[in-house]
Amino acid sequence: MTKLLFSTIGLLLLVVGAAPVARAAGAPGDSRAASQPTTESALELAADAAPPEGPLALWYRRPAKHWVEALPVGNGRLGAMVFGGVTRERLQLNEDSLWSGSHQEADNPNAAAALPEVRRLLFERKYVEAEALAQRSLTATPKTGTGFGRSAKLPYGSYQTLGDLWLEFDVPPARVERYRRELDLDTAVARTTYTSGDGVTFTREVFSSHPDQVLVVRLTADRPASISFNARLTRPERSTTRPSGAELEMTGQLDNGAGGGGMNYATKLRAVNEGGSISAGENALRVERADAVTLLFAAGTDYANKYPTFRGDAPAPRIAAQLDAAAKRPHVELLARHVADYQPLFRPVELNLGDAPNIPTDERLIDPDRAADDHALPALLFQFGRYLLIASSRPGDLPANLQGIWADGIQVPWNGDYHLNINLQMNYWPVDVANLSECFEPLGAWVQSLVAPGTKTTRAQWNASGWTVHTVNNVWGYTTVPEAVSWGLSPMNGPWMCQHLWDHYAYTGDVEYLRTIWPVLKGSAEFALDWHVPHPQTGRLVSAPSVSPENSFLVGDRKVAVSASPTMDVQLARDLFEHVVAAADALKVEPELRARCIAAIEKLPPMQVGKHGQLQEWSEDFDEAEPHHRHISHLFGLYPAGQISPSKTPELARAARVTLERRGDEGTGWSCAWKATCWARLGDGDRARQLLLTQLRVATTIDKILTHGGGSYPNLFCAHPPFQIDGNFGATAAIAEMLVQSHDGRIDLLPALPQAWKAGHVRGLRVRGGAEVDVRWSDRQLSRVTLRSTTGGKYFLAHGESAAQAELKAGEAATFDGKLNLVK
Ligand code: FUC
Repeated sequence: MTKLLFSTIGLLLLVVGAAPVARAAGAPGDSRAASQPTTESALELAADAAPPEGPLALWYRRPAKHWVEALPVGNGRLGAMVFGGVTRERLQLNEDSLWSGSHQEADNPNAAAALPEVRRLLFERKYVEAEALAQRSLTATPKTGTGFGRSAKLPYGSYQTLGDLWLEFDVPPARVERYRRELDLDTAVARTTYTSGDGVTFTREVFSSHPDQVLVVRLTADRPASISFNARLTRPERSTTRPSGAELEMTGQLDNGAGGGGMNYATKLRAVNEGGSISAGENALRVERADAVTLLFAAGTDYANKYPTFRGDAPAPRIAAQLDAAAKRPHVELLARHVADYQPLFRPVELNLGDAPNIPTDERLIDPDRAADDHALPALLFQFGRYLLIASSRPGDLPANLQGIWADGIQVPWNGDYHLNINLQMNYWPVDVANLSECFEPLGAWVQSLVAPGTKTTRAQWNASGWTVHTVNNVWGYTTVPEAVSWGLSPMNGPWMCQHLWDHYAYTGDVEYLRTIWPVLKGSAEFALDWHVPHPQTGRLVSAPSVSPENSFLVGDRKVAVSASPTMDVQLARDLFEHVVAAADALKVEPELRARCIAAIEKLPPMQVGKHGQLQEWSEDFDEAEPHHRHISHLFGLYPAGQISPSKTPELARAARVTLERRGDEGTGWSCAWKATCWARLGDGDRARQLLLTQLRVATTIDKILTHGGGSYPNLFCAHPPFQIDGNFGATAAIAEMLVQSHDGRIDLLPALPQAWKAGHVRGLRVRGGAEVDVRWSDRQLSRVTLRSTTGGKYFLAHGESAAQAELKAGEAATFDGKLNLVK
């Protein structure tokens, strides 16, 4: 059983570690103190800090010990995890393009020739043999694949830490009071503040500025000449550090995985002091007796953001220019520019589900033994997801990877890559509904960048036209089938990515944007039309070979993953073809392709109900090797695709419910989030909330990071485990789906409101068809709805028995009461 992490409620004094308290010699700024610092673990912390103002903060009464307690800041590209140490501050740094590895040709030259035989075996229901041949002939090798998730030293590469910025303070305050560290989601500033034993209050503020492209650390104290520290930049490997004047530079070149040098990176730190002095020491900057200090940190790589021309300009001159420009602005101006950039993205959406208790965030995480009545906690998780998306996905940058942009180490879990069999997609589920359409751009550009390598792969592997991508993808244009078919095959992931392109249009109604994505949709349709072949027995168009990520079925006592047209592929094909038809209509283009898509839709196999009453996962009613498998791929048709719903397809909706019951509520972080969205689609708010509570279950014990069972870490990062950010974004999408849904040309208000969320309001959710919606309720009754059209159009609103229609011009709004009568 798990115990609440640091269950310190009521304890007034915390001794952070077991070591005896070292009383430090020397006053603040006394350089003697530097030679015998109090260690962080010997610090006495009074747990007496007041909560921060406002509900939108994560806050704590002790520094982070583990990485998953530290607080993330980011500007889409440049990220830091802020630990908030008193004697020693650690900022673990990331830059979103920093990858080892390099481009490689990994397509299997035997694949296209073996494909007809694999298909023949599948059509003869020789699944074991088909899978064996597919594994032998269709995949990359472990060396040209992902190294089973560990390829930091292989060509596939790994996303990596940029290093650490350490601030080692002279002042060894054996005892500190009013210690608080927080992440203010309203301003995107991480703040650490405390009062040392001799009565000086120190404050440290950290933010990652998008307009100025620098990380800013501001140190202040309420007594002059109190700030003395050494600043260092380190990296576990491949780095050289050079101090000069008030600057510290760290540069290096990563492993290209093929015996040579890969990506180059450069970083630079500059200290700007008010009072006191700055000097360059050995591998460090020395700040002495300053009144206040602003540290500016810039970093970049020579990755040019475009496959395959990965060698961009040298990063050092670029970041030097960024640093020079930022240093011309006083700190207040940098902060003002940061907040002015961030708040227009963050503030349009408000969610209130109840008051937050005045206790630190880690203490709010759910103890499985305690009932959860802190409804403000899911609301905080919702907003934290929005915060993370703004911080990890800004135009011009790479999309949020498995950990967003925050990852420590040289080999990060699953290479910190782009997994396309749920993970990258889930990262972007909330993007439009949670009113962050601006943050979509990195994903859209990314999918565009997959077309070139994906066309090559599609031709080489499948002898088909168009483009596609399989389960994994890195920054080097990797689109082929990796080393294992069981989890790596998924040929319909190109079409899955196209769902996101289309959905962004469905929300924004931006026809110019639709025009830009048309070639991508078209290429995906060309692939899907080529890829689907008539099944010799049924005549239906099937996707073969393929897998239902990442489950297997039983053939006798053998587990097999490869089959023809798993249900998910049928749904993906329908989703793509329907969107291509709609796009061709909107743009008045390509009638012939449109007609081929319509004809193909009619020949797709139907979704089927199996012997347990479940939605069948494969074309045959196989027994699942893992009935509780974390993936619920065949529920793609329920969420995110709106193909199944209780009103439109009641029988399939009942079958989806049975599938969810049979899978159970346990699972990895993202699995809980996906199930929550599905229960929301089925109108069961209580069950959706239950899954959110599972996700908010603390994933850490007093001394251990748990390694199984989804949950949340003290910093609210989602635990797969380990940390994976998809669950954070999935939870945000799930909460939105509980409150407002927009499928099939209608807007459903409070479609899955849990009993426990008695009163509340949400402002600014976006709906397909181009509008923003505000909803207010009390005593579980809808009381007020406002619809603001962004594109102009006709809207159909529904809630229980009530319905309303509105025709609005762009920019117009309409307000309704709880029965959906027009108020104004
Ligand atoms: C998929 C999932 C795993 C994990 C990995 C990164 O392969 O099946 O659970 O999330 O991606």
